Amino acid sequence: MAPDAASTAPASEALDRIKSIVGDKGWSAAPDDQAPLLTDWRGHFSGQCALLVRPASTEETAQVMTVCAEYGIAVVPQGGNTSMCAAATPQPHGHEILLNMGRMNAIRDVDPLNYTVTVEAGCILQDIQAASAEADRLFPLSLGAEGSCQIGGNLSTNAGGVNVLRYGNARDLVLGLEVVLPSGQVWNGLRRLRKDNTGYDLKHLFVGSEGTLGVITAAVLKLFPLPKDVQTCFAAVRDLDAVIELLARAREASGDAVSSFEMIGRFGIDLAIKHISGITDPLQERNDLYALIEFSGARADSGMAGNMEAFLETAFEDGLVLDATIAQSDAQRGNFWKIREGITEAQAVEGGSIKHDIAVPVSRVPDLVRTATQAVVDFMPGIRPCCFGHVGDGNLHFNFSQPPEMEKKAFLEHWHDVNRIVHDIVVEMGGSISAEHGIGQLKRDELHHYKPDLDLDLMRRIKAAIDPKGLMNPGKML
Ligand code: FAD
Ligand code: 2HG
Ligand code: ZN
Repeated sequence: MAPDAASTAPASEALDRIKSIVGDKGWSAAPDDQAPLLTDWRGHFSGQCALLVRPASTEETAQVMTVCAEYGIAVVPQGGNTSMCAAATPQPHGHEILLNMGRMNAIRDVDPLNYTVTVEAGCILQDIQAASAEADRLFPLSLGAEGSCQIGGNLSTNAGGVNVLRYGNARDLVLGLEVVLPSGQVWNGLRRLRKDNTGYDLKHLFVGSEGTLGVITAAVLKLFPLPKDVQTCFAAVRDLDAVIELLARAREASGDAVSSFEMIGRFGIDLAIKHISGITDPLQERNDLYALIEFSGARADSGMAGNMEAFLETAFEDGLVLDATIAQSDAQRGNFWKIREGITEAQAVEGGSIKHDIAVPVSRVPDLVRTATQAVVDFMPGIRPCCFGHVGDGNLHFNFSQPPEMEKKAFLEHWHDVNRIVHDIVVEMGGSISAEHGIGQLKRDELHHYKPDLDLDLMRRIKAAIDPKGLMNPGKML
């Protein structure tokens, strides 16, 4: 085990040195500045920090890390603080530096011929998408938090989102990284190459490492042609088996151009309509299960409208789809996506929720949903399943809202029991207990329960090799 770097408060002379490295705009000890950054997005974890530090450059980050290494000060890297598992929330003792990357937000270069964009870690995801679109290119990573999450956070969590089945997750979208190591050294892996077989691919150690190995300061990301023909439909689907059959058919019918395939249960739609303003129900009749499906082609004449109509017509004739509507305008498409992406916020307003971000092989999804729903409802009658998500990747947000009459606190006391019921079934089916959100603080014990000993041992050895003093994000993941 790495030593606990955060067991004592940092020396004041170390903090003074850090302040002078980053200058007046680069640090704050004011409670008002720090408060929003010390609690996780879901509001379940809170911490304290010895100092909030906001470096403006790689050089400043490296100097700060050098001081931290010298004095043995622990560091919590932070992006947009939208983690679903409290991965960027410091611990309560207040001995850590909170290293918020938001000031490092330059887009260094867009190269449309190389199909790459080079960005600093603090760039907001939506700004990268916009800068790429201006160059007629697509940066396909897309998720509900894209207006506030940062690319450094996306890479550190290996984020997924709604376009993974076509373009891959964050790991698949990165060509190069620049990382400040716990020693203060800068590892320059900022390559723009699609081929490079010169030994271990070091960048992939940092992707998905949740700030436990170093601070990502910049990245080279892959771009794609900006789609010119996007067709989006909202379909009521007969049942879970029909969803999976539809997914397979959609790939064929579109010429493998499905860019999103999301599943939404009726309860999620009801919550979004109830709690988020400006949403309308796309279909007149109520049904239990829906799919939000998008086909996209790079050329304006890709023929996606015809593909989607033919796909829905056959699915309707075969009884897989009960009703469907294809978006006729950006506003209509926006409404479909607002429902889908509003569920997280709506579920938070509705009261306590116990979440599972799970993945199983796509063909096992119906079995998983039926078995695990029954097991949880048997455990707690009245609990409200809120199942939705990236079914195209076999990744569901298999969530539960509290029974309406129950106290939120009493409901959340069953968090661990409900997690165990679901995760046991998921693991039994060869699945993952964290498909895209990561581990952080929330799922650390679950990781240790389910991950084989040898996997954990290898992870610890990598950690010890890169961060021997245990300075990076202690208490998270490992
Ligand atoms: P933070 O929350 O600030 O940090 C996350 C982790 O990354 C922490 O461990 C932190 O230490 C580390 N970190 C941050 N920046 C750096 C850096 N520069 N160097 C090293 N480590 C760093 N996630 C998905 O995968 N798919 C979704 O569809 C999705 N939808 C969401 C919808 C909503 C409404 C919300 C609130 C969240 C959603 N998330 C989703 C979760 C979250 O947005 C992602 O995990 C995101 O990638 C986190 O980015 P962030 O910048 O907010 O990182
Ligand atoms: C999404 O896909 C996010 O909307 C959040 O990953 C999921 O609220 C959730 O559990
Ligand atoms: Zn998701």
